[in-house]
Amino acid sequence: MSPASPAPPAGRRALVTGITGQDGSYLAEFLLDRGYEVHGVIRRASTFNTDRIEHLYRDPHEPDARLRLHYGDLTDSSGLRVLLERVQPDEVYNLGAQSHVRVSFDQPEYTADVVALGALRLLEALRDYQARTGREVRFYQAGSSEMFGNAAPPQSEATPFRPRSPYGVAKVYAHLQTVNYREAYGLFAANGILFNHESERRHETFVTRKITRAATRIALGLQTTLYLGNLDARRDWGHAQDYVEAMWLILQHPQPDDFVIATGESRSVREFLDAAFGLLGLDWRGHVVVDPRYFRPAEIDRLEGDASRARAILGWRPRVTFDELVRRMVAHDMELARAERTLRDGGHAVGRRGPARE
Ligand code: NAP
Ligand code: F7E
Repeated sequence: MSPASPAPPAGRRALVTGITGQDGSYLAEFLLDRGYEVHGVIRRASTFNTDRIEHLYRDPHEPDARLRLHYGDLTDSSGLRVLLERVQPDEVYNLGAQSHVRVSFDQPEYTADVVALGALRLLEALRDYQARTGREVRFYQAGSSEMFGNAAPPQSEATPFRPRSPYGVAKVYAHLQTVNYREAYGLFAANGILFNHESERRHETFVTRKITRAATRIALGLQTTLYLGNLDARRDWGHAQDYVEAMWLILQHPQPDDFVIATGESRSVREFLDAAFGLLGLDWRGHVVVDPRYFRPAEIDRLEGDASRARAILGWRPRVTFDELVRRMVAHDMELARAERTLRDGGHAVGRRGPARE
């Protein structure tokens, strides 16, 4: 915990949408460590989608099991209302999203339904619940640096939103509704505006993990080529574990407010390639092929956050550096590649889908 962290409240209940995602899994760990009872919303799927939280799950019959999972979906208002009644949370973290920017160009309407209207559905359900019960429920909305688009860096809370993707536009809607519900109805509703954060649990269709998976597979002779899109884009990349602490700190602050969370350092995709392949003694130039299929109809050139307000008010700052982030991801993916190599050498079919998409 950072020096300014408030004492962990005991016996609080949190409801987390998107608990099966990268951030949801780290947030669940963080909250369980601090004594929370954590209720996660999961989507019914025909395959298991709970890999990232398997290690946290205990049989609910065990008296000290503090992680509970409920089926639900951000497109289903009545289900969200029932969940609030059943869980009676003290804090709600809205992390659920169709979170892939490139995919949002292919599925703009669905993205808006889940990201924009999903947040509105939760806010409406919370407004009713709070008015009826008189209980204050603190609400965190997972906002994104995508909302800034090509507004000049460094981007802070004072920077205007100029989104350049259906995902970014949907996140702006969710952000503004969160502010609106705070002002109109007095809800404790707060926005985090988080810049890119990655980890060993990042989905393989985001560029950092796509690179670390491919680089380690190339190092072990399991793959030769990595197809990527725009190598010049610059992003402010931190580690997800640091960023979930910021979400929690935002909800522990006495007043609901909006905060930018970022490292303040911007690197290009090329620099990420240098770092990841460099750790393995490889030159990515012999392996990376640019495929325009991965270009976006509109791109954001440079994101670089100014999180000085979060540092001054919440005492938050990132601990994991860019080099450490890349090192952790490469080390983790090297283990996966080694296991794959061993299976393959033993004559076992390995069920990979081939090169990662998006
Ligand atoms: P992620 O790994 O893609 O996880 C998204 C989560 O949302 C998954 O649990 C997913 O469930 C769930 N979800 C998708 N559609 C849903 C629906 N219709 N109803 C309910 N849940 C649904 O994303 P993440 O990286 O953890 O990001 C967490 C949140 O922060 C997202 O809102 C994202 O947009 C936002 N954000 C992320 C970053 C970043 O760099 N990671 C930066 C800024 C903001 P399944 O597992 O079933 O697919
Ligand atoms: O792309 C470029 C791509 O998909 C980063 C989400 O968590 O962060 C994330 O969105 C950059 C872009 O992340 C490939 O064009 C090049 O410039 O890893 P990404 P993102 O779009 O920044 C924000 C803050 C969120 O809120 C989102 O939810 O890398 N790039 N070649 C590529 N990107 C991908 N995915 N695949 C490529 O082959």
